[in-house]
Amino acid sequence: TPRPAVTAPKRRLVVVSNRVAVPRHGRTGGEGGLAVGVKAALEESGGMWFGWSGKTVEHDVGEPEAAGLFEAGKTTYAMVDLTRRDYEEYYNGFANRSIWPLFHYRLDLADFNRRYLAGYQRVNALFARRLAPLLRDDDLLWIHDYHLIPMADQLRHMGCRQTMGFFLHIPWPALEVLLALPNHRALVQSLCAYDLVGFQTEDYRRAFVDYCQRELGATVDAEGTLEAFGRRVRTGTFPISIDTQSLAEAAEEAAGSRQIHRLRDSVRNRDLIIGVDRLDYSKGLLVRVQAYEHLLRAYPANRGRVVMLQIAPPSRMEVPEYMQLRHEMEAACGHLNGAFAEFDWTPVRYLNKGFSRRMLAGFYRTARVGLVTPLRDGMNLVAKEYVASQNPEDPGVLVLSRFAGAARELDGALIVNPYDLEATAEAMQMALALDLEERKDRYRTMIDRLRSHDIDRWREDYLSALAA
Ligand code: ADQ
Repeated sequence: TPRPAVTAPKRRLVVVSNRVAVPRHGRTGGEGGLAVGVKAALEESGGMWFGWSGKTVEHDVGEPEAAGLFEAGKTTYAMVDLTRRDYEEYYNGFANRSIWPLFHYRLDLADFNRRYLAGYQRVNALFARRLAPLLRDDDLLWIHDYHLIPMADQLRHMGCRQTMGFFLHIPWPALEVLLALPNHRALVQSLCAYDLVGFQTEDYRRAFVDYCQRELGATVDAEGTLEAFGRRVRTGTFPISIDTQSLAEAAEEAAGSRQIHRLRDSVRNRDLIIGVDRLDYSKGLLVRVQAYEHLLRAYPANRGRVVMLQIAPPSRMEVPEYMQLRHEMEAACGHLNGAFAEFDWTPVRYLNKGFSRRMLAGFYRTARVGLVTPLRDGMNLVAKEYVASQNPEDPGVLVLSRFAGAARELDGALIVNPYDLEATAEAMQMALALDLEERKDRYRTMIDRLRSHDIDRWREDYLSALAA
């Protein structure tokens, strides 16, 4: 597809997300795709980033309290604090115990406590009240992710008529799954207050359209514009990506660093298999350890010859299901090492901490196999980062779950069904055995895609669609 001509939007861009990535003095890196992509857009044309400060206060500070503002470069950062109760009900509650599990097909883990929903609506209304006075008539609003679905609707009720776009970073579930959400209709109705709703993949966009047609009797035209609840809503697919060029450079640079030398020394002549994920049940960490165990049983020649490095920083530890997973992973890795380790070899190195972007890039480049096995994932940027970090002359192999949005783009990967442990182990075995020519071929098709579709392309595609 030809790259659309992009002129910097003349209108001011206002980005809204749960957290605001405030620039911190003397510190770069460690930021996700959203932060990188959004910051570049705001610096280009000037704009505002609005969201939660990350701070909780004990008591309601009471209205009218304005958002805290500060400027850096061409960007205004506007932030609100939440009360402890808001944080519990909106963030830990509805966002992370109702929507997140449901949208990742974990009905068994979803909790639809009505207090959570009330908190979600309350915080979205609070955000809208604090944002509305800061808006100008011709602003372009870009609202991100499942925490803030009702925000446009709240703003519209207050009379805001600006162009508003939404982007969903996580999957949109199939109709039958979404129907389990008690307020599914109201949630979708509030999405229809946007002018553009963007998804990571065509599958998710179609699932959304399918719901609107079958449940709401909405009509949809060939361009994906819906008519529902008396509004016209455009839909589109915008796969998020990474800063491919700068990551490739970081990886090359890191390869010469002292730490990466240490890693290589410690692995010696063995093959390194790497996994990097937030400690989240959607990421398929347990099935990954089980598939690795299967690899060691089914192909015993790998014993003493491969090492798995699993980096899994704790995440959402106030949500009980995440604490539970932490215990299960500790047990699974402990069991595996207990069963297979030798006095001079440990099969899995399991680390609960974060690393700088540069270090991660160096780790990825050192690993012969990148293992990305989510049971459901909107996109999965780790898969893209792994590919971008490879040495083009001696690239590693990506083993990727078909249930990650990234599988739609990264067709040079070995695509697996992570529920099928034996097939995943076979793919790992195949990845370890691929010859250089095939590794290069697979790498080339993927890196070409990541170079033409990087984070800038994602942002430009979305914003030009929104402004159109
Ligand atoms: P996440 O679920 O957080 O994002 P992912 O896309 O993999 O998942 O992004 C994680 C990011 O965190 C990556 O950039 C990765 O490098 C970084 N990271 C992970 N572990 C780290 C560690 N130990 N140290 C440092 N950094 C680490 C959600 C959706 C995804 C979607 C993204 C972006 O769930 O499907 O791809 O948003 O839209």
